[in-house]
Amino acid sequence: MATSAHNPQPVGAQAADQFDAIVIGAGVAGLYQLYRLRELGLSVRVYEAGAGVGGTWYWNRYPGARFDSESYTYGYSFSEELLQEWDWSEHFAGQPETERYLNHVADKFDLRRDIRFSTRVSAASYDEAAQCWQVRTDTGERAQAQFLITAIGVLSAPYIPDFAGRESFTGPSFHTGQWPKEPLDFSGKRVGVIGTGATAVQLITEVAKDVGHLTVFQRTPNYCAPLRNRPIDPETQQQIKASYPEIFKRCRETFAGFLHDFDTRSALEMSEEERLARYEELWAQPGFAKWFGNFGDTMSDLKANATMTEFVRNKIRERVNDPVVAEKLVPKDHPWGTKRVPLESGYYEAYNRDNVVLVDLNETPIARITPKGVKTSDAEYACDVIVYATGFDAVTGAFNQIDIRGLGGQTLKDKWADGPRTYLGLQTAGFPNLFTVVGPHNGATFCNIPRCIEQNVEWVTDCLRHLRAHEYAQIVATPEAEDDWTAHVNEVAEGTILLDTPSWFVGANIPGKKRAFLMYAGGSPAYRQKCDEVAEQGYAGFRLQ
Ligand code: N01
Repeated sequence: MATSAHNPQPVGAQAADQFDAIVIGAGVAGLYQLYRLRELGLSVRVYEAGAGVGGTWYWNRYPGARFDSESYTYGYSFSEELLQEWDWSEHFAGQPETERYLNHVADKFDLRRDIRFSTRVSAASYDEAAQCWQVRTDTGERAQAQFLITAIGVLSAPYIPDFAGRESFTGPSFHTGQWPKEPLDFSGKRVGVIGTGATAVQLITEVAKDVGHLTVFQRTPNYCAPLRNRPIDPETQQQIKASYPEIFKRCRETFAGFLHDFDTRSALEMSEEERLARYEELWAQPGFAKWFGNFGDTMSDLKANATMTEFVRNKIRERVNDPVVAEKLVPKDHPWGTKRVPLESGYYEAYNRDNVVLVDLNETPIARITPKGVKTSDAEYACDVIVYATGFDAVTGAFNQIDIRGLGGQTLKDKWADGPRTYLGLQTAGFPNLFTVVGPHNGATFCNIPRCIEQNVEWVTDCLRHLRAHEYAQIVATPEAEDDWTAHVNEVAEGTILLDTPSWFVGANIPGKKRAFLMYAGGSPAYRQKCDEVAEQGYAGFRLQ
């Protein structure tokens, strides 16, 4: 077996383990991909950096972490037995329950035997002569496979800003996405939380109840909306189990794979009274009804959007006792819905507590982290614990952590330096036999993720079945197909109001990251249809050899 010039085999090194396919990641996507490839009769190795399964739900074990998707729309749909035996306890389940569920799936389908845990893939290069991928891990393992499938998540590369003095802090500090497994006791402690995104909103609400004192360092407030979670009673449990076919059918038909879907009416076509009544109805509903069940033009027309934006601003003001604090919590810099809407269960009321203080970093930016806490331009805030709820190098960040090299030794990092270029968000030209499940530009990025993960995994599995049946050794996206898809992704994004807001959707949260739309905003039905058409046409836009 020839080895790539970029990946020389050290003298005396052990021979690489050989598989038909290597999957990176044992989260929701990786587990299902393993299940399907095994069914196809392929030998598979999954590498997983965590010590257990779950991906996002393994790492993000911070207090308050829970679904924003209705639980029964989040589980796998492929096994009727699994659907019927699993009881979700709440409409929006907490992280421990979801992690238990994914462990249950791994056990039920005996998935663990093909997963190498606590092993991070550090490099993968395509061996042109042998037409296979050579993979190396941080534990020194080497493996090769015809197909390489990344299932590395959209929000899996934690980002901590480069605050001066960060290492000098003498207490414990954590990023929310690298939360320790051992339970932490915050009672009586002075906790500082930096960030107010969807993660911080869940965490702050939860820890405010226990801590001695909580200081929240906020740069940009968000439009948070009520989750309206509640337990699932036995009767509802039965109804849910009896209606899974309808639930999944509905999720297949809606824009973002949720039960909620955009209203085709315009926010501007009704009287103010009617519109407000509708907003109140949506506000009273659980989950993302307020975002994805809203008038469609709230996401495409700034004038329509402004009506909802003002509605939500007033909702925030109503809930915070101190009008000065309330005004700091009201976003003014971006329109409603152009950043991921955090769902909450008492977030704003946390600021009515005596033990919670909000520090507005626009007025007094963080100067440095000190041994004792966080120093802003006007004061030092003593902390026993600092929590970095500062987000992720989204979508492409996890790819950049692996040295991925395709034809001619080209690195994926270089290729995507000015923003990702993909075909269907599933392949990129010059990287044969590499499939990027939930990769950039993929319909699954703007979706109730397991619903679209299933579509991705099934599409990849069918593709490999086709290659095997026709004895093709290699599939690669053509540069033309990649150009067209990338242009389409950008064109669709330009038809929305998402591009002007500095969010992780466009890479704006990471200093120095090239601003580019990282997702696919055409909706999951359109995405699925395109993927199906490509497959029906014998994988049009790909070169099969
Ligand atoms: O990350 P974020 P997140 N100085 O990037 C602040 C998903 N999710 O982990 O906005 C000071 O949204 C930053 O401030 P600003 C969901 O898709 C899902 O909260 O850049 N502050 C912001 O407040 C979500 O969108 C679920 O001004 C700094 C925060 O850190 C995604 O994860 C639950 C800073 C980062 O917010 C990411 O959410 C939770 C600096 N230098 C999350 N740099 C569920 O579905 C950054 N910040 C259950």
